[in-house]
Amino acid sequence: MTESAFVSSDVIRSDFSAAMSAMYRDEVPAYGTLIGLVAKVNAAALAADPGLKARLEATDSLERISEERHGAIRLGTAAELAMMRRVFAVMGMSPVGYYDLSTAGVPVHSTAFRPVGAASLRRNPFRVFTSLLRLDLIPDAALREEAAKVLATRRIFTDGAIALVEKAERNGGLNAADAGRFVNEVLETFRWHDKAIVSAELYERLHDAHRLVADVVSFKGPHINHLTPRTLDIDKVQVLMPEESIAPKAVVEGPPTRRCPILLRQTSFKALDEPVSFLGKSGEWKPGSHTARFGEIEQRGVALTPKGRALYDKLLNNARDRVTPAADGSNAGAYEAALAEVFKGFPDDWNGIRAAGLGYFSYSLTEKGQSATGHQADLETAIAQGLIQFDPIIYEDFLPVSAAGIFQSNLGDDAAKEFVASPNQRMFERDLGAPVLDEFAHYSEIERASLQTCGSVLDRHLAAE
Ligand code: OOG
Ligand code: NI
Repeated sequence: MTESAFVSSDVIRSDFSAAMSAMYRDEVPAYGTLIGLVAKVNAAALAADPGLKARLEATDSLERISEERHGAIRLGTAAELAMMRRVFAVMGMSPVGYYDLSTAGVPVHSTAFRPVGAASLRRNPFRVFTSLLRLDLIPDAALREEAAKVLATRRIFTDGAIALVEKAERNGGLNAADAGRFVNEVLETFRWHDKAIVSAELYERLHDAHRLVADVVSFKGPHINHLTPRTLDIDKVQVLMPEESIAPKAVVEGPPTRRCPILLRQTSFKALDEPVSFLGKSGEWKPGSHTARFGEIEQRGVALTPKGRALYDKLLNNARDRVTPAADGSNAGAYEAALAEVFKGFPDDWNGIRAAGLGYFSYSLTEKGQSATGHQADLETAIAQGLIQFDPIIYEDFLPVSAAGIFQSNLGDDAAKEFVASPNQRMFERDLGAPVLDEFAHYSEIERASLQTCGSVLDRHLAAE
């Protein structure tokens, strides 16, 4: 008997994200409410703008518009991270980018596992923002050691999951039956466990060091802590959340509302207090509670070049210097006003963004360009003559300042601690067992490849600007 054909990693990822969504809705009913709200707002946005609907029909799969775009987990050890990389590889997800959150008072560094390449992203863009706890940033040596000891005892992957990863690596893929088993086995790693693996007393000490340390160390596995569908109108969902009895975080993270969206805007509802129990001295369970899980929404715009990103960072800092958003939302209006005012310094038309070298664009021949013969020009002339058109390349990654804001509002807003900024990408990549993909190099390559498809009208010498 021959093995049947391999299932594409895109299909495994889609099945996995659907399974995860179902599990999370079941575990966190408020998340189901959020999904319902997002679907409603998306439908209204599409009905109000037929142009938007036509564009989305051409570029995305409209029926999947409200599906999850990302989730997040927090891991405890290098071995967990390395194995997670192999698990995600089976689903066609590679580590992209390095995020140092220590600067923002969160003792982790992170990457995003995500599909790379237009076809895979279109099929299903699901990403997992994956953080690794940095015990080295916890000053109390004894506590550090205790935490490491607890982490060393846990096994976050099932034997079945490990066996199927090894099989996929050995054979180069999984058949349909194995892929189905793989999804079920891997789902176990992301499941919530309401029985802690530490005592209430140790939990308290971990919690005092940093709430995130308690979240990572105290449980059997790295429960998925949020999922994030895409919304077509993030401001609307933010406003409507309270009507559905879910409490939004104080402000939307990222750039302000704009005509030409840039990077990534995100907001979430605050993490819920959930009942858990801790190990008692004589094996009994003691009731307690833990706050970790929430729901988030996102809206994406054009990927920025290093120059565009530097401008974004500068403007965001300016806005935050003017008004630091308070956790209770009391100055949310003032913050939004400052943000909008400061971001007048960022061009808000596609050609302006492109011409200033602030964003990445995908170039293609217009109909006129396709039938043009023998005529070659430089890029700007070809655009002006209507031979070449350009579309924004969507940002598929994350933003450290926004991520810190999301972490903070969901760990309790007093969670920020002072850590010495210590990005350590080399240590992260060593623990991961692979380098992370440089996001800027990646977008730049997509842009370059698109220019190559316009070769028939571009003067070669002039094109190589
Ligand atoms: C991850 C927070 C980062 C985002 O959307 O920026 C994130 C976490 O809380 O574990 O998911
Ligand atoms: Ni998120």
